[in-house]
Amino acid sequence: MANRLGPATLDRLPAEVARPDYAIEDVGVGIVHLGIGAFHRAHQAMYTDAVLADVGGPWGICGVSLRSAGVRDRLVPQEGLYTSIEKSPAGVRRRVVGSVREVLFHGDEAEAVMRRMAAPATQVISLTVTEKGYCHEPATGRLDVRHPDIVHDLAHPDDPRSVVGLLVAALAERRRTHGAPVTIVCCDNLTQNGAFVQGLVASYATLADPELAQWIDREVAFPSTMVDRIVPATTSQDIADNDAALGLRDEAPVVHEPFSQWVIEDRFAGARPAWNVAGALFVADVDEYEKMKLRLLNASHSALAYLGFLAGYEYVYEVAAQPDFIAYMRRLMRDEVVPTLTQPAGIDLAAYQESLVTRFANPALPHRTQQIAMDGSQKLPQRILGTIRDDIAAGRRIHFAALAVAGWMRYVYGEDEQGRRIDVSDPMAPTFAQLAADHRGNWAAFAQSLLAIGAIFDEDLHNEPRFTTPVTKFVEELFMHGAAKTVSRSLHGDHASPPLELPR
Ligand code: CS2
Repeated sequence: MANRLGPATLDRLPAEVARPDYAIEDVGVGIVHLGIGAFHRAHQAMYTDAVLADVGGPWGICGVSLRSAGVRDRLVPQEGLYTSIEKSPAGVRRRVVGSVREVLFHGDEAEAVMRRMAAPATQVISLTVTEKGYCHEPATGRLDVRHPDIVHDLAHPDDPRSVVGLLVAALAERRRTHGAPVTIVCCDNLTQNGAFVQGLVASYATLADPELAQWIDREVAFPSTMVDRIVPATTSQDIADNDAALGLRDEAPVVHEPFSQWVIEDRFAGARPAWNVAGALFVADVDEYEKMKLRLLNASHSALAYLGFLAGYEYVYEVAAQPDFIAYMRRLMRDEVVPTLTQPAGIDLAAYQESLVTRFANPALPHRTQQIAMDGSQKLPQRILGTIRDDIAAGRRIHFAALAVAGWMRYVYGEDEQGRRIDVSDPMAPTFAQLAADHRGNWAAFAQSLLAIGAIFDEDLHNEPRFTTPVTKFVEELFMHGAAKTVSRSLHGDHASPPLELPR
């Protein structure tokens, strides 16, 4: 199509739009990325674009979609090119990214995906498949061997549906055909995400083929990473505005904030792209960075998303404009999260917390509370429950974090404060709907029934009154008074719970 963004139309872009200044057609594929959604295109693919521009190397990306053909169908006609749209109060900056050299949809190109994953030239396999993409049990991080996709893949290892099954099939093929090592780089928001994926792969491989499991243990590296950039879903208005600015049609732009951070454990099985040229940090230990990010940014994000949605706000920046909600976020971070963290090298935790407030308040980047509210069953453990466990173990009181969990419970009840249905998007949504129906009108019982879901809360928390008592109380309060009032009262203390002095 004459007006479509692509290598042939790059020279028609307006001067202010940055573009690849390297020969994209010469770039070989060295990275296979599973889950080529907006986040990957606005984050890792941009770091890789900088590597290709600054130092070169065989680091083109083959992006793979696992669930739908949409991204492949939009990117292939553009030969992988798309616009990164950075938005902030300072304005809009556009850049065409060239690092995605191939896009495949696993649903109808499974053989091509396997060839790429097994190719000796592929040295890195990276992943952004979202929390629920790993078929694990959220409470423990262990492989859910009863998950239908895992059951299917163990019975049909050559026709995998799950990410873990696909990884293990590709590793088996590498071992069979050449045996070159490879590095698997998880870029999802999960605790110790490298060790986590390694554990899932090892469990599955041990069930499928114990010798393969030993080979994987020797030849495959699983560095952990901390990834950060706010990337709301692209809207049709974003696409229309971008087309007008480009003078070309781009069906796959991504919209993001200026801020970006990537901290990567420096543990690769072979060569690695010099992502540091674009500001990524290779470090010996990522854990403290990752914990900081999950417990401060993602926990606050989820808390404001649930409570803000309930209070009637569609976007995070609107919630972040409410003084009580921001005061609540600051107290949650300062009083209950920071005491569980160790300051990572080079980070000022106080400045970090304030930067989150500013980032959430970015009015140029509308981010729907509903988008962040998705998949809470998969997100709560690493975002909030770890904080709660640590606070309880140290004898600290749980108050603001309990309200965050209660906000999630009130949300998954599935009916908003005006009595309208909430579209709860979560693998456990049918369970939540059933519990809501069973306990209609008895909010404490509804809260108790959620707390009994072992896949989320585990026995230790379920049996811990220092957690369950304030959560239940806040759930009742949310139903009775609504989210805005409950947030405000949590700060101003006409009900603020006294420190609990139950035996440990
Ligand atoms: C958000 C994250 O959707 C969500 O759950 O909290 O996607 C968040 O925007 C990113 O982790 C920021 O790095």
